[in-house]
Amino acid sequence: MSNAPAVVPEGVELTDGFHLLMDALELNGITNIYGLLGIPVTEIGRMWQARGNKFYSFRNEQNAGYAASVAGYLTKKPGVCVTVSAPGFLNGLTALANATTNCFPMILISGSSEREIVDLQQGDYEEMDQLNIARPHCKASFRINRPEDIGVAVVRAVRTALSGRPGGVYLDIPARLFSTVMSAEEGKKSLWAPVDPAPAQIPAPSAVQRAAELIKNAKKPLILFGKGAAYAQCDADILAFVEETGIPFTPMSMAKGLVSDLHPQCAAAARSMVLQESDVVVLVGARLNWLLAHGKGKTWGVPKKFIQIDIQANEIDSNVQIAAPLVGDVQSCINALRAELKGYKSDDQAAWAKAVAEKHNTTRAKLAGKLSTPTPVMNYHNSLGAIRDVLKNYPDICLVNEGANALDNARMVIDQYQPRKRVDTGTWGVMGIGMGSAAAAAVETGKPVVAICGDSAFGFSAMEYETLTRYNLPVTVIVMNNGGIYRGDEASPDHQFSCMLFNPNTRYDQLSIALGGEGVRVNTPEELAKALEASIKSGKTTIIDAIIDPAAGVESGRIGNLNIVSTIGKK
Ligand code: FYN
Ligand code: ADP
Ligand code: MG
Repeated sequence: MSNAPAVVPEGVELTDGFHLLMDALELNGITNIYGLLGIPVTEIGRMWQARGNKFYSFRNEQNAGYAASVAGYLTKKPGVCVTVSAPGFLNGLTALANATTNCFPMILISGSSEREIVDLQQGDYEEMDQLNIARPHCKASFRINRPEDIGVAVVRAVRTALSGRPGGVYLDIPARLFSTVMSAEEGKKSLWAPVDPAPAQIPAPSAVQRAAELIKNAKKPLILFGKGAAYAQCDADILAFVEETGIPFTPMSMAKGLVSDLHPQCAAAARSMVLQESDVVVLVGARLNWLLAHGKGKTWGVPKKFIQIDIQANEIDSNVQIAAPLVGDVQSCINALRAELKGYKSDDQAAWAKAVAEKHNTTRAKLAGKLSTPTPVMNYHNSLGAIRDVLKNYPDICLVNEGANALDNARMVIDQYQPRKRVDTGTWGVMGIGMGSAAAAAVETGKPVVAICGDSAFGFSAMEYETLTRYNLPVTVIVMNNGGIYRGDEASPDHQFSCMLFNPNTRYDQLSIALGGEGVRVNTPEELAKALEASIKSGKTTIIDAIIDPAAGVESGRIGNLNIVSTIGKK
């Protein structure tokens, strides 16, 4: 089959790869692109903007990719990231792999070297076999060689990113294709949009009956929501399922707010109790991975029967036996279960739900005391307590959260009231997702965003703060400045600075001003609350540099158990 461009007769109206790609993306409902331009893709940004679409230009492709993936998670349309070849592609690939791991729909489009040079390794400008390097890290990796194939490639990328378990797709475009011409009429015929790219996947009635029986016979059932349930955007059905069954629920971090943290059936503050004592656990879009101790060991206490709702069939039994698999999309599975359980309520379970609620409320009350206890230097509790008291008046603000202590304490302290209003380090625990996630949340929701970042985590993408100010995004970044990774009080060995410390004179508030934003340093919960309220009201991009006691944190936050320490030479 020839790759040579078709010969177009004189006088025929022409189109080219640039225009066909933009036409195809628009036909698929894409209006925002996140990226970083340069050879060979620079023109696409200018042409995309000339059409009245938005191109959000970042300082590094990694955060452009994080932004695209979070846009996909929040909108259920694939987020699109455009990068240059080789190093730009590689920077974007981290975000594509993270999107695939988190089940966020995203398409990474990178320019690439010409096949005839790459395949003979003849040393092209930014030569790299990007197609094959991407393949293991995403759902699919496609290369487009002819202009007439751009339409089908974009449709395949959109359908692959959205259908089944959402994830990342790579589209490789060798540079010359962008300027390759073909008949405009033929080009138009080569474009279409997919019909129903993320079709409902209905569970088998036998599977629904099996799961319903388990729930009916349970004494201590628990519902556990994961970000797959949040992504499904079937919030009313989820709430109805919770309230019709009366079963306590606990959310994974990005499922917080799917049902309000203030709901009487919320068991988030009784987590250890419900994981250990429950006898039937309904997993809804949540994997039994490391975040759930792989469904094994002391975290899970008494023997469990798991019901698992998941769109990915081979997720079932990934770690432990699943007694009642429900393979399908969350909405179809939840509603099928609701129909099967119609009118079901159990007195036994009511006693369990009451005990859980007591534990949850007692633990919350205990924590409340710590949140308002003053200390000479702010700690995580009283700083986050001040933030919580402000944010409870702004339930539709999207919270972005990264760090170790800044992450784990904020996850516990900051309540979420609405679905998809918390974006964090996700399944991989990635540092540096903050600025890209905040950009996407502000752009895609049009609402103010608050990003609570550890000072280490913020440092991974700090230059992207200029991206936020450039687009005047209403983002308040609260840097939890404890002067180091985990803590800021580690003793430095002779003649060198500790590998865990930062410059104690770092001024994140002044960095904000240098990058075009507003900046304020705060030392007390009262100052923090005042600065946060003012920033939200101003709508201006702001950094609040919150001084936290260097001794306040613990190594790796709540996952210190994952640390490896040498026993050699230890007394
Ligand atoms: C929860 N809890 C609360 C509340 N919410 N107490 C009071 N009030 C409220 N609102 C309690 C909860 O019952 C737990 O206590 C405890 O607080 C912690 O709750 P959490 O965070 O839900 O549970 P836990 O055990 O930390 O969950 C394990 C985990 C989590 C692995 C899912 O730690 C996690 O998501 N970690 C992500 C780590 C990460 O990715 N870090 C980034 C890289 S850091 P008990 O019930 O008493 O247990 C690099 O170093
Ligand atoms: P969490 O970390 O919050 O527990 P995970 O990312 O581990 O969530 O799990 C999300 C799960 O949800 C994945 O296994 C994915 O296949 C599944 N999923 C994503 N979207 C849907 C959907 N619409 N319906 C059913 N399952 C879904
Ligand atoms: Mg720190």
